[in-house]
Amino acid sequence: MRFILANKWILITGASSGFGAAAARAFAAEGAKLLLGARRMDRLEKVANDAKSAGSPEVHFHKLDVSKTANVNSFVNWARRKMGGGTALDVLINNAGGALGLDTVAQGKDEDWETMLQTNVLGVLRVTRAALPLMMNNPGGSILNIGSYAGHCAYEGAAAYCAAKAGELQITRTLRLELNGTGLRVSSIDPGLAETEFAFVRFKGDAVRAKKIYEGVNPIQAEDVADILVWVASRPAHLNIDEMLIKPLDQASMHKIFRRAVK
Ligand code: NDP
Ligand code: 8X3
Repeated sequence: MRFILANKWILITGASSGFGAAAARAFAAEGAKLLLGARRMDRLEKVANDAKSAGSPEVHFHKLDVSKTANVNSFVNWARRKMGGGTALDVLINNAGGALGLDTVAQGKDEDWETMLQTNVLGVLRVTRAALPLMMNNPGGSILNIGSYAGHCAYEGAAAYCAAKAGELQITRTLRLELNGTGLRVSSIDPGLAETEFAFVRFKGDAVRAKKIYEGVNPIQAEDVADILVWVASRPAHLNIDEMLIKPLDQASMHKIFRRAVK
């Protein structure tokens, strides 16, 4: 039987844009209650309003920086209070992250490497450690970690990002072993080229360069990933979707992307 998401509590990191914001709307449409975190409060507020309109009975949002342990812990304490002091968290979506720069290792910048590892790797560990006590008595619950095709396949200029997402995949696999027998499910959802703010952030606000990444391609949309997250979390409780690699049809491999002529 489908795992029913209505009135379940869902915590989403990086909910202010892209996959996280779309996931908030998609879980809201299932009638789930939402706890949303990210650094940009104005954006979170808008996502929260959209989620309420989409049908969520309860939506809360709070500032979260996954690169800081103290901030993560206080965010999760806030989440516990919003759930009435209980431990009813059913779905944790570790989505906050991204890439910075496209420099070769020879040209790489410490601050970019450090941010990528802080958010995509240590952020997942920190948030999961803090949230697990809220999930342990909720069989059928899910931890959904957003990985990437980059965790499976290297490409030039992405050493730290590929390493970070390969790290996320191994964290997911480790958690599945550690949580075996608890009833909790653990998945890595690994998209390829997707049109969000990802490239704009990677290229540090260079919108022209960011747009070129998607030129002539039909990329994944944030809503596609959100649909898949809902599908994975709502599988019958005895099933675990371990890993899902999702690519646009146009992206046959990291280095073979079909691009239509742009007029
Ligand atoms: P976006 O840039 O649109 O979203 C990234 C989200 O992460 C934002 O909500 C941002 O919020 C949040 N975030 C970043 N750093 C932190 C932080 N330190 N603390 C809390 N939140 C943070 O990109 P996507 O939606 O595409 O990215 C979501 C995830 O998907 C990332 O992990 C990314 O690596 C991954 N991914 C993306 C792909 C793509 O091609 N788009 C493909 C495969 C995976 P704020 O800035 O407000 O804090
Ligand atoms: C983002 C996907 O292929 O641009 O995680 O690295 S890719």
